[in-house]
Amino acid sequence: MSDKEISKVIELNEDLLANNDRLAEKNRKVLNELKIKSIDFVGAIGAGKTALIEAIIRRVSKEYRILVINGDVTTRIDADRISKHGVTSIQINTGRECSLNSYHISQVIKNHDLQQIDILFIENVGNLICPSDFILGADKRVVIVSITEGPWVIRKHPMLFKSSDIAVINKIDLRDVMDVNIEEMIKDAEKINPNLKIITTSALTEENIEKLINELFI
Ligand SMILES: Nc1nc2c(ncn2[C@@H]2O[C@H](COP(=O)(O)OP(=O)(O)OP(=O)(O)O)[C@@H](O)[C@H]2O)c(=O)[nH]1
Ligand SMILES: [Mg+2]
Repeated sequence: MSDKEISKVIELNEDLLANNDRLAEKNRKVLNELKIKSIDFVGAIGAGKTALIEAIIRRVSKEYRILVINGDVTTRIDADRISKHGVTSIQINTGRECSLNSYHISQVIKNHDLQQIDILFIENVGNLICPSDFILGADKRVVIVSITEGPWVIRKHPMLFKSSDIAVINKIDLRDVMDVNIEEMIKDAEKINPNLKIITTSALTEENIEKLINELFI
């Protein structure tokens, strides 16, 4: 590839990200006008994003009207898991894309009656890298990893921790069978972003789910 071709690719990439940021701001504005609290869950494949959303829903779905957007490459497994709780869920299949982007969210905003919604949860595609480039326009971003991904998962993937508001270290019910120092993982996250709220959870036993809910809704 010539230097000219390389600089064209870089320009296109910058345009794509700038367009995403602009549309994310529009999404944010509409959601704020409608007084919808919106939370974007990003994180590793299988870290427990859907399981945590389910645990939250079990506690708050009587009080709030919730819509969940589930981003996934192919299946609608996660949306089906959510809808079993009597909550509306929209599955977005991204195909070859490894992250949701603000256009996906804008389409949901355009095509659904959001007057009936208090809270929007967005579950991004399981990936610790791609979503860092694509903000969606949500109020808060929560990054989720679990202790089964090993002790260095946070240190190795700093990007999403830099740009998130809350970090969740999940599956702490497995602490006795995993050779992982959770305190060290917390220190890694604090070092990357001193402003992060860090919460250790178990979606299985529901340990600290109340703490997480308090952080999400303030
Ligand atoms: N032991 C334990 N298992 C968990 C916990 N949270 C999730 N799991 C299990 O981990 C597996 C993956 O959980 P999911 O909720 O599907 O994870 P996810 O992050 O949504 O996965 P993707 O959407 O595929 O990226 C399932 O078998 C869950 O039951 C937890 O806190 N403790
Ligand atoms: Mg999931």
